[in-house]
Amino acid sequence: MFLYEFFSKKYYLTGIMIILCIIIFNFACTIPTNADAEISSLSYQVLEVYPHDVKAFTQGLVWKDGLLYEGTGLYGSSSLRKTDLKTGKILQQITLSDNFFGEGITIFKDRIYQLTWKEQTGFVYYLETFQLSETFSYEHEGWGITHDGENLIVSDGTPILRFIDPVSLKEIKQIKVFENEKPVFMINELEYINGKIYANIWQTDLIAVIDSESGKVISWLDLSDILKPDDENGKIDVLNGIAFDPENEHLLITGKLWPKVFRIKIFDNR
Ligand SMILES: [Ca+2]
Repeated sequence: MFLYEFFSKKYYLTGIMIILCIIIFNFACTIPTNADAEISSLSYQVLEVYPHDVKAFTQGLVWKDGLLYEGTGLYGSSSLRKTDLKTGKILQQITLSDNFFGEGITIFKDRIYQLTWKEQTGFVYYLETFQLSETFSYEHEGWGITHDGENLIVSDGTPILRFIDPVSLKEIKQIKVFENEKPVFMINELEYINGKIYANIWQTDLIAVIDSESGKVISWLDLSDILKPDDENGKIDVLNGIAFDPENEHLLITGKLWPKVFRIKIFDNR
């Protein structure tokens, strides 16, 4: 009887010890995970300001080899253009037919891809000449587009980002964008930068920084004070347009009908 009680007590204590160890181990493991899950707020510094065509309803923005490429929207005034950043001068331009509402653009290898909003039609142009190479179709709205060096990445205003093969133009996979397990809607103009997708959120002055593997929002950049009261001309629309200058890791930022393009440097204060 004494022996039975001894072992019962012994195993009881052992059980308690094991449970305590599991709790302590799990607690120790969850601390860094929770820290990783924190969403940071980025800060920024304006380095330079350039002129922007106040008639350009910016839907796509890309920096390539010292030149700014822009896709503009609205029925009747949609275009694809190449501009000199410092002067804002248009160096090359084509206009879309009046029945197309131009959306995002991206440059992959020697081609420019341009989406349209509700026309379910994408255009592929030769980078040098802007001549049409081919068209493609899709069964969703077209909003923003970028690429990760392998696939095109397309937004359609929902929390879904679609990865599309640039040659076959077929959808490869999707990721869902979320913040603390809640889906993030209105994902608009895009820029893929070092494993992250920077995305304008339509109708806000916010840029979400999204992990391109998981779809998780890892940072926010609030640009609500980048335009000053003097910039207001009564027509300015929303922030939309992110381009990346890899030479110095600066962002070029503008918006629909904005008078300025901003070169900014961002800081993660995490
Ligand atoms: Ca872009």
